[in-house]
Amino acid sequence: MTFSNRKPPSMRPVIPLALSLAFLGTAAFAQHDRGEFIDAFDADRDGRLTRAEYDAGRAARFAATDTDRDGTLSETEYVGEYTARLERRLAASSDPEGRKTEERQRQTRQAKVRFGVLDADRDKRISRAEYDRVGARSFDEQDVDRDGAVTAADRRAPHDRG
Ligand SMILES: [Ca+2]
Ligand SMILES: [Ca+2]
Ligand SMILES: [Ca+2]
Repeated sequence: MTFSNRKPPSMRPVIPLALSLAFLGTAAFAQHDRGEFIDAFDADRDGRLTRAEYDAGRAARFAATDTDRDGTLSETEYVGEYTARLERRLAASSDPEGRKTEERQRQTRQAKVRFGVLDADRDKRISRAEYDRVGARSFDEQDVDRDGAVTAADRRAPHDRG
């Protein structure tokens, strides 16, 4: 780790690690992120992400990300899949180019941090087991009312109430 290129705090160059971890654990998911979480894998588009839809969608994403078909995800594969989705989103955005460039850099850094967290045994590969472990934890944390599906009814996490 190097701090030689540290930028002024006002530029917020690096998302604090704890916050990046929260993206994985999803404890700090904002409401619009929950919508994205549902939309990403809600195959029948009924606004209700079942565990079966989630597992099928994640399995498909893992397979699509594993471009060399070795059964694991390298950092290049993982970050590449993410940035391809990011580029589609940026292409559809009306934000100015400068903003998009910042977003691209920030999100790419975060994707690399997520790769490091997903790669629990630090062998530079995300195994299917590592991928599924984090996926299951994310789903459980989103499914606030524990009925086996993530919906808008799960919107309010317990700590948001009252
Ligand atoms: Ca559904
Ligand atoms: Ca691979
Ligand atoms: Ca690993």
